[in-house]
Amino acid sequence: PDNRAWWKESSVYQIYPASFKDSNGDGIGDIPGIISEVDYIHKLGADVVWLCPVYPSPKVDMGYDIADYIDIDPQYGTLEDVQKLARELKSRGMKLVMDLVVNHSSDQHEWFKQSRSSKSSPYRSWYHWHPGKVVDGKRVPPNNWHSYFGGSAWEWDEGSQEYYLHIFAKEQPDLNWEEPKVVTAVHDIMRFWLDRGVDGFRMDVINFISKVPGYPDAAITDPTSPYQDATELFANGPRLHEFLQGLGAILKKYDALSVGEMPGIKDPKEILKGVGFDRGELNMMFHFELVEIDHGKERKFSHQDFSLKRFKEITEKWQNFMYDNSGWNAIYLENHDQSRTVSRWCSDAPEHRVASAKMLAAYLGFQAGTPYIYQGQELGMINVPKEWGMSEYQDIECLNHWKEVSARYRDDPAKLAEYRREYQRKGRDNARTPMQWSTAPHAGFMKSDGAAKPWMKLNPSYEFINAAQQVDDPDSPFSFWQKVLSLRKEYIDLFVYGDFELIKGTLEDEDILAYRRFYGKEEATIIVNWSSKVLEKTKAELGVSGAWKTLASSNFEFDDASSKVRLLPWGLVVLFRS
Ligand code: TEU
Ligand code: CA
Repeated sequence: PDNRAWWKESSVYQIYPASFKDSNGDGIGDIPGIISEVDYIHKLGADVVWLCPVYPSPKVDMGYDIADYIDIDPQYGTLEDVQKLARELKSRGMKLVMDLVVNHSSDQHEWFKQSRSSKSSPYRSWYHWHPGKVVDGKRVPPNNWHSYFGGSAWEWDEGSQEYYLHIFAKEQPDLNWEEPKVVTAVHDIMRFWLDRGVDGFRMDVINFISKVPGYPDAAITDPTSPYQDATELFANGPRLHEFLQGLGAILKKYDALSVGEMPGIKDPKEILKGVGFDRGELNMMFHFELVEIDHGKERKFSHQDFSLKRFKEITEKWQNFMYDNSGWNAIYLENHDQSRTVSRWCSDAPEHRVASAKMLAAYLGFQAGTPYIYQGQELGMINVPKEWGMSEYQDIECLNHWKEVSARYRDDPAKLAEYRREYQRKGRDNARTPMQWSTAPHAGFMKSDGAAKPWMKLNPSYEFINAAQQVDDPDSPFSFWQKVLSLRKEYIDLFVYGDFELIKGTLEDEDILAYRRFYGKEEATIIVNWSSKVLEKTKAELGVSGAWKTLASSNFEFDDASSKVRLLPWGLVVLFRS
């Protein structure tokens, strides 16, 4: 009845290869570097490693622009290195998941080079080509779709005299899944890796692969721009589930893990079809509602206050919906596209940052779903310093945005300062600084004997946030995460397969988040103080009267005898009874 599966009982550690560990002193992390730290990940207690793209790529978007799907970028290593990594993980009972980026390729992929070579190329139909429209004697793109990385989603190709579609950068042309050869090619790529010991895939924007036919205009949501957000015209296209079932058939043969990254879908009923246990599509999905909670009117780089009440509602909605419909959640707060949550939603002040990191681990780690931990999250890494200038930022999303607004608001320094604050709060570069291993030069990320420097500037916080100091410190965020992951294993019925419910007496509270998990006679209550305040509550309000066993706690005073509990800043408690 539980539809049990290995990928439900696992937790996943995500690696951003360029920034994890450099083995050869060129300043760029690599696969041999990862192999040298497999024991670290094993010690944390993760079961699966998800490797962000390591394929040959011009890296306009840090590898999410792939020039060859069945090889490894020499910067990161070789095919042999990947197989060695898979073996090293396997020997510790762990698994390897790769990133599959097949909504688009790089414009340097052979397929696209062929496709753009002429209108009669056999590869022409592999991408979305269109002659455009003529308005007032002028040639314009076929529709008003914007690119997530700025400007129109259509780029004019001088050579072959047509536009091609790119939902992301112009160097990331969208593959045309209406061409059956594209679908076959993707299936071949999957088998290639599965046959080489890879255990599954994280699938980049996989819900974007089916576009509404005819490329209709998107509704105007930003009257100040000629280009509009068209997500609804491709986030859940007419052939999506048919395509996912094609992928699912292969995944099933290999008993592989699959997690779809699915932005832009707010209606769980629709998307549930993609992860329903018996539908033969994907195992689980990343939704975006939590990580977009602080996006403002102008999307990501405009301000919106964080609301814990809203955060709780979204959490509960996805927990219950998946539970009630045999779907499965991928639970995450951080990844290579999100900033560091300690800084973003809690407090990275010296007196609060450790408690904040543990509180976030307790919020996330005891929910139903498969938890994803992004490198450095287990240490409570924080955002880049507020003083950093624009020259330290490297991400195409942020830099393109800056180019656009610094022209548009040339005479409005206050507005520009506001955008700068938003980059420091939410920019993707916050997650991409090198991993902080120790207080050694370059934070132990790379050797220090050569002239090379890390490809991206280190966050100076490595002096006080680093793995070497945390691994053997029982009070560290690392040790707390270790505890969370081992409790998930110890109480597998309860924490993996149990039901979920927010505690009634706390629904309206903007400082406290509390939830119950229950399975048969077993029951756990997780309470966190999402604030820097000291709070006092009655046990009745929190639903924890009577005798409970404490499985984990921090900054929290619970005593069986009294009727009250004290929640110190960013405190947490995990209670159990049966
Ligand atoms: O991200 C998809 C995606 O929706 C991003 O545009 C995301 O919304 C953005 O980072 C939020 O500001 C995936 C990858 O994770 C990302 O790294 C890639 O840049 C993108 O696809 C294109 O492949
Ligand atoms: Ca290297």
